[in-house]
Parts: sequence; C-alpha cells; structure tokens
Amino acid sequence: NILIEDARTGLSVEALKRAISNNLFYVQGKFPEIATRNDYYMAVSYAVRDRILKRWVASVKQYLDGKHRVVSYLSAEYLLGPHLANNLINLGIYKETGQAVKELGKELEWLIDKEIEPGLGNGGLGRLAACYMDSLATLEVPAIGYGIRYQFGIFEQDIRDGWQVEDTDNWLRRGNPWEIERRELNYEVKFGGHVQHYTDNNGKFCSNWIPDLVVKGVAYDTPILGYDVNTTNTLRLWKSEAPKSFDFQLFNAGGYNDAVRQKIVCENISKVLYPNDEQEEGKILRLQQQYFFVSCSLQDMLGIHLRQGDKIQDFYKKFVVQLNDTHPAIGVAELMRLLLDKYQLEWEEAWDITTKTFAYTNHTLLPEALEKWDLELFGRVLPRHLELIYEINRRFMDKVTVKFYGDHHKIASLSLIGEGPKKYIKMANLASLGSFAINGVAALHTELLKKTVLKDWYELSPEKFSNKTNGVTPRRWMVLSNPELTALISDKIGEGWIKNLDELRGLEKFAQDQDFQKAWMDVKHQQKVSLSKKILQRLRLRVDADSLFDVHVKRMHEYKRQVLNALHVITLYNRIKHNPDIDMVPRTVIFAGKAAPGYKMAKQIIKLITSIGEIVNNDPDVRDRLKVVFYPNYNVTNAQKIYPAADLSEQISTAGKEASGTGNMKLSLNGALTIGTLDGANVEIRECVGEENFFLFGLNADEVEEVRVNGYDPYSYYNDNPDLKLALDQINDGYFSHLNTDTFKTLVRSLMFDDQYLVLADYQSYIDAQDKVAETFRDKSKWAEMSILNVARMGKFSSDRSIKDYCDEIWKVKPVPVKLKN
Ligand code: 26R
Repeated sequence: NILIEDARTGLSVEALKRAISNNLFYVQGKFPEIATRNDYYMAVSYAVRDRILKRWVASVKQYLDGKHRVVSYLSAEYLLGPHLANNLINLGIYKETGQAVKELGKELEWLIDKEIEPGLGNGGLGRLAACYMDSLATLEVPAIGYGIRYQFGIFEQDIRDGWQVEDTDNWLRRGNPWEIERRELNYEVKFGGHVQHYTDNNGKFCSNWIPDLVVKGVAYDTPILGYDVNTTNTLRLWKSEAPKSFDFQLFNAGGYNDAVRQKIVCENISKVLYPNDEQEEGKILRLQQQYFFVSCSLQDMLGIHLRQGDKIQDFYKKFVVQLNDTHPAIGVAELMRLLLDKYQLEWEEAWDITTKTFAYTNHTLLPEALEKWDLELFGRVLPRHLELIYEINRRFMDKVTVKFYGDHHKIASLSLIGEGPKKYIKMANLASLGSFAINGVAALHTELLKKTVLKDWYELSPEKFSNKTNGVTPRRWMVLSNPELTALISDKIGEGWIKNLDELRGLEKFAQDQDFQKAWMDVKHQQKVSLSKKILQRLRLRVDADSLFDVHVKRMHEYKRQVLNALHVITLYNRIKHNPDIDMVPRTVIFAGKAAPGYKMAKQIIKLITSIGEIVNNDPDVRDRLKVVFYPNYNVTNAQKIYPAADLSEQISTAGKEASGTGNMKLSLNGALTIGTLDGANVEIRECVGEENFFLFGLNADEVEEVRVNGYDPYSYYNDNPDLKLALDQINDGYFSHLNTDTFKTLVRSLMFDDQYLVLADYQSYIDAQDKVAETFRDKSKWAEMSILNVARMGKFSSDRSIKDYCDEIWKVKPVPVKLKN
C-alpha cells in the first residue's frame, strides 16, 4: 500500500518507516551503520515535517483564497519547547512513528530527548505566546505569530559551588529541521540618521527619513500544527542581516573594515535574547530588536493585505494585531509612519486605522518592568518615530487638557512623554492610546491595573478594558508530558477533554472511588520515581519517591519568594535537630529557575538554597525526612519532567505582585495541590477547585498595601518569632555557609530591614499552612481525592478557553476549518 500512500504524506507505520529511511539516505546522506543519533532525529523530523507541509500549504491557501480576518500576535518571545513529540501528538501519529522507529532498530524517546529546545523566551510571557499559538491552531483560527529568530536563546544555567553560572544557548548548532528559511521574503529596516521635511508639488507636507543604517530582515517560518485538525498556522521569526555582504565602494575607498563592521552591527540585532525579566534596562540594542521585528512584521502584513487587492483603508479588517506586553508597542508609531510616509494617507485616517488595529495585553504591575525609553536615545535610533510620537501626543494632550482642565497630575500621567531630569517615552501609554482594547491576564491583575498603573487610562476609556485570564495548552502540558495520567483519565471519561478541558469535570464522580484513587496515586508515584532517577543522574542525590514532592519552579525573583520556602525548609530542619526522633512527613523540596545574570539578589537566593541543601542533605540526623534539590537549567524540557511528579505546587508570591502565573495551572492540571497566596490566577484556581482543596495563607493584596502604608517593620516579626529568629540568625551567622558571614549578608539585611515583598510578615501563616499540608498528606485517600478534584476542576485554565475569549471579545474572528484535497 506504500504505492498508493505517498511516502511523503502517508501516516501508516510502513509509510513512516519508508520516509525515515529515505530521509536518512537522501537528506542526511547516511546509511544505518554510520548514522548518528542526530541523523536519526533529523530523518524522523523531516518525515514529520513532510506530513505537516501538506496541511500547512492547505491552510495558507485557504486563508488567501477566502477573505478571512487573521490574528497577528506580536511577541518578542516564544518559549516553544521541543517540537518533535508535540507535532507527533498534534498529528496523531505518535504511536505509529514509535513503531516505525522501533522497526528501524531505534527508540523514539531516545530521539525525542536529542532535540535542543528553542528557548526564545524568558518565562511566563514567552511560554504563554507558545500556548496561545497551539490553541489558535487547534481552534482553527487563522493566525500568524511574529517574533525574532534569536541566534542565542535564554542562557543555559549551570550550578558551580552552589552559584549560578551562565553559558550561551547555541540552540541552532545541530540545525533546525522545523523552520523554513524564506530568503525571498525580506524587508529593509532603517535606523538612525535624520528626517528631511519638504512640500511636494501638490503642496503636501512630506517627510523623508535618511537613515545611517539599513538592516535586512529575513523570514524563517515554523509550522504550528493544531491538535486533531488540519489547521497549521505560521510562526514567522525575523533574522537580521546586512543588506549586501559588503559595500564595494567602501572597499575601494579602503573601507573594507568598515564594511565588515557594518555587517556585524546588522547581524547583532537578532543575535541574543535579553535574559532580564521584570527589570527594564533601556539598552539601545533592545530598542533596535523591538523596532526591527515590528517593522518587518507590519511591512509583511501590509504586503499580504495589498497583494489581495484590498484597499489600504481596510487593513484593520484583515489583521488584528495583539501586542504581547509593551515590547512591540513601537508598532503603533511604525504603522502610522508606514500609512503616512509610505502610503500617503492623511493623519486622521491613519490614526483611525491604527487604533482599530492594535490591542494590548499587560503582563506586569511591577513598576521596574514598565518600559521607558530615554527620549534622547530614542531619537537617535528612531528620529522619525520620535516626531510621530510628539505629534500623537500633541493631539492627545490637546483633548486631555480640555477634558481634565487643571488636573496637572492626571495630564502628566497620561502624557506619552515623561518629564524629569531626562525626558523619556512611556511605552505603556503609547500602547494604551494606540489600542482599541487593553487587557490584564487574571481577574485580580486586571482589577489592580484599573486601580494602579493604568488607572488614568481606565478612567479615560473604561470600555477598552477587559480581563482575559491566562491558560495553558493541555496538549503539551498533559498529553505530551504526562501520558500515563492522560491514559488513566481517557480510560475513565474518553478523550474529549483534550480539546474541551471542561470535560475533566467527569472525573469528579470518581474522586472518592478507592480503586481510581489507587490508580491515580500509582501514576503519581511512577512519575516521582522517574524524576528521582533524573535527580540522581543529574545531581548524584538520592531522593525518596514516597516523600512529599514539594515543587517551587519558576524564574528566581524576590517577589516570587523562594526565600520564604527556604525559611520553611530551615524550620523543618531545626525541628529535626531539636527532636531527632520527630515523626514528620518526609519531604523532597524541589526548586528550579534561572536568575537574570545581573540580578545579584536572585543569584544569592540560589546560593542560599543550594547551601541549605548541602547541610540538610548531608546531615545524618535528617535521614530520609528532608531533602533539598536545586534542579539546574529550568526550561520547557525540564518542566515537562517536573510537573507530573509534583504533589505540592508553591505559588507563594506577595499578593498583588504576580500578574497571573501559568505554572500554577500546569501543576494543578497534573494533580498537584497548591499552597498559595491570593495572587494572580491563584484566586481563580482556588475558586474553581474549591477552597477546601487549596492551601491558602498570607496577606491579601489590600492587606499588603495596608502594611506598607502603615510602615512595614520586619524586625518586629523577627524579634517576636523564635523559629523565624533562629532561621535568620543561622543564615546570618554562616551556619549554611561554612561560617562565612559575608555570603548572605545583603539578603539577610534586605529581609530584616527593607524587604518590599513582606517575607517575614507571611512567615508564620505560611508555616501553619505547610503543617496543614503535611497533616493532609498523611491521609493518602484524602490527598488523592483532593488531587483528583483539582484536576477535574481545571477546565477554565485551558488556553483554548483564553483564546476563545480573545476571539469573541477582542479580535472578532471565527474559525476557518481547513480542508485537505487529496
Ligand atoms: C522590560 C523587560 C526587561 C521585560 C519585562 C518583563 C522583559 C520580560 C518581562 C517578562 C514579563 C512581562 C512576564 O513574563 N510576565 C509574566 O507573564 C505571564 C504571562 O501573562 C504571567 O503569568 C506572569 O505572572 C508574569 O510575571
């Protein structure tokens, strides 16, 4: 049947086997005896890609033929995770491919583990973009994701002597079978220089931007396959290059070195992802990156629109452009520039189109994460855009001054330009003014946005605001990463939940079923054994798979309060030291997460955790009751191994600081119970799973505010709480650092004297909640019931639900099923 089933499209084991062998020979130029593991990985991946291509081409054709509205997602980050296994699942050929590979004498899992993941993001925001791309395709919504093809993604983390050290992430070193380089699809992007103004023959004012640097953006396309549908959308990432390899005029004039330097300057723009999250830096290169990908993307969209023969005025009907935080907010000024300078529209018309095109998602309330560009620097990089922003602001201020006459505070706050010793551009204001919709990423977050950072914008245009609570894709975060639990669930309630997560509700009626509880906890145990093996391999540390796996994995940040967890670990340790025979629930406390390379305090927190681990894990008194693990290089690949093994999910940020969180959703979906504050999406998770199935502690957002207003006095908590005092004294006195009192000096000082995140204020409440966790864990049946109920009630947190809400309420787009012709 291989004759009638094309070797490039057939989904049978035979066809796949034939395709893999062919690729090994014709693509890799190898035969089995000398083929490497990577050769096999490539051969399988190309076989899968061939099968995707048929669907991809059909999708693009369909979108171009009919006049469908397309969602354009603009994001500086996409944290995709490995492709191969995900594509096998979404194509529905995981089993068949496994069999084909087996018949060729290899193991599919062994090839899947070979893939280097594209780590083109920092954390939550980048991973959210990846989940949304999956859901858009699965819901059959025409969409294109635009971003940057960083040559180096998020750094690799290694731990040496307990400290984080960074290594570059050369993710492309073995090639990338998932992208198609489209050299013919490229755009020029200008930088620097100056703007000339003149009046043309018709008396129209014109502007001519003479840059001092021109960069070329080349498109690299990656297919994003929906689950169990034909829809295959495109992720289009831009790579920066020099327009020509070198300039002969310069060369002849002896400027060869200048020409080479110019080439390097151009290639630098898409070279590396900035590894900072939540700490804005104001670096020129970052502004260049943002403008580079946004300009390429808008030129691309305009080109697609005009090639279909549509009027430029109808651009906003063809594309709706979602801004993933303010990183692409320069798009507002860039679309204005293109419409005015390139397509010669009048200001009012251009502004009308622009403000019907963009929608803005805010992902953070932290003031230090709000993007501001020094006005002088901005003008040097984007002189034309500076003029445009001044003009946008002038017209806006004219209206605002009338509306809020005399309220100087409000007028200054709404201005796109901040005053001070140095003027600066406020990107959140540009995004808010230039968008028809503004949303937060969890109910609490949206409420706080309206009351704090975007208060004046809310009062000005309340109709723009809405909430879109984040979600995660159950394909990657269950079907792919937890096949055992997937099978158990599907066995009970069928497979419908994979595309309609609300169907998990069907598990509720089995929550107290003894046999089901046992099967449930058996799967969890199996996952804990697997993770224990990884921990043993990676860290030479033996952990007990029967202990409570207490998991705290996310970027390292003071507001996420890994320190609070560390204080609990010390407290448990001290209980053992004080009473060596104490009967306590054995725990394995697992941390993972990267610290921004320049974030000293976050790095010190990693050192604190590894130092506590060194003492606790080697103390014979502790025996098997407590282990501390810092699992290095947290990324999507490692997350997929950690979540399924978690019993307890740590979501303990200071209330009001975590916009949403998405790890909280993935962990709960995998059957972990949450210990958490009323922060971000925790609030909604608790509402859904029921307060009796959630370990709540700590101050709420209002109380946090109140403590701050009344003056937070950490020292009093220290003085009044002997357990807390002992733990802090130990850290301070070098108990965990070979009596070196310098190691944690700044950390302890911060906790005791000026901690913004109120760690000590929440300490006792956290300890009490942890004691309740342990008590509950002793009752295996109760724990199983709570775990099942958590999963059964997670339907809301599918990214399919989030995307449906965006489609219905912001984008106004409808599914377009893709038909395959044979
Ligand atoms: C300005 C620059 C340094 C920068 C700031 C912030 C770069 C990157 C970030 C990352 C932020 C925006 C981020 O990832 N935020 C997270 O977004 C998730 C998805 O909405 C939320 O779940 C999470 O709470 C939030 O911290």
